[in-house]
Amino acid sequence: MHHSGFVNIIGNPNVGKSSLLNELIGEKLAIINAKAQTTRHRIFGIYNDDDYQIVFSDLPGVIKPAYKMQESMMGFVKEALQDADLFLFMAELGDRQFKDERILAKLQEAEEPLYVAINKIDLGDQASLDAEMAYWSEKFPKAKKIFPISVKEKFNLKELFHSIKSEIPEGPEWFPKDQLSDKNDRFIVSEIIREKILTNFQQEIPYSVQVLVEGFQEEPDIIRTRAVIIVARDSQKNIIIGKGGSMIKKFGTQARKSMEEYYGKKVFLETFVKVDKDWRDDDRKLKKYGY
Ligand SMILES: Nc1nc2c(ncn2[C@@H]2O[C@H](COP(=O)(O)OP(=O)(O)O)[C@@H](O)[C@H]2O)c(=O)[nH]1
Ligand SMILES: [Mg+2]
Repeated sequence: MHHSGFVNIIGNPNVGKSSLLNELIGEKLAIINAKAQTTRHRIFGIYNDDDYQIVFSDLPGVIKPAYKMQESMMGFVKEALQDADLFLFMAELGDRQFKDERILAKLQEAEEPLYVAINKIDLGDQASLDAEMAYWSEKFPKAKKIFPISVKEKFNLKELFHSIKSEIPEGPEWFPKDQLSDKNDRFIVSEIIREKILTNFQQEIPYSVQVLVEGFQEEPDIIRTRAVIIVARDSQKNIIIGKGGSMIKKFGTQARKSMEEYYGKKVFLETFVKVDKDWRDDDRKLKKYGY
């Protein structure tokens, strides 16, 4: 008998949702960063074995939208409230605020089983963990299980995974068994580049950048790919490029190395920078960039 189902991971920005997804499926699929709002889309990470297919959804952290791109980000979260077989609410030690009462209410009343994972327990002691467990079990009286975890130290992840597995109903294969994600290579390349931009720049740059991959050709020994880095203003273009091209060269090389690791192959990466004024607030442009 085959089992399949959707496990949707919901929580505040920065609690470790993308880190957990990567651990659960054993691949670095979703980008991880200490900056909030790193994840902008819904990303499927698919776990496969002979008898199971579990589709984990990594999602943007729940926020109050301030511009159109963020509205679209919260649209992905709302969609994920509709199609879960299991909800995994994720919190981190010491972070109890939740920005959207309606999402909270929906989770509290959900028919589907709800698990709570409290992450980053490596950062606290037993007393703070006890207080946190008490808080969340009161907040989610219907929660079937609460797991203290540390993705960083890989603590309690196997137990969490086995428990999740036991909740997955009978069902067909939704995706081919060798498929790891619903996202294609162009998306993965653009996310790898965006990750390097997030780690190399401060302030508004991480929130103003979009990466559009225009070419991806896989040859026997090399992958050739071409990416346009889109910014919202001229001044941002200069920052991205850096003095004499130093910055774009630096993060471009880092991105290429990550891609070579991910694909196990040599990569030739070309990068360009383009200004697309105020793209984050323009419906037509957002659509073009996949929001
Ligand atoms: N100390 C600690 N840090 C963690 C743990 N899990 C994730 N992080 C860090 O928390 C930050 C946010 O992680 P990320 O997965 O991007 O969170 P997301 O926004 O919920 O997807 C990153 O800097 C991670 O390295 C953990 O168990 N312990
Ligand atoms: Mg994330």
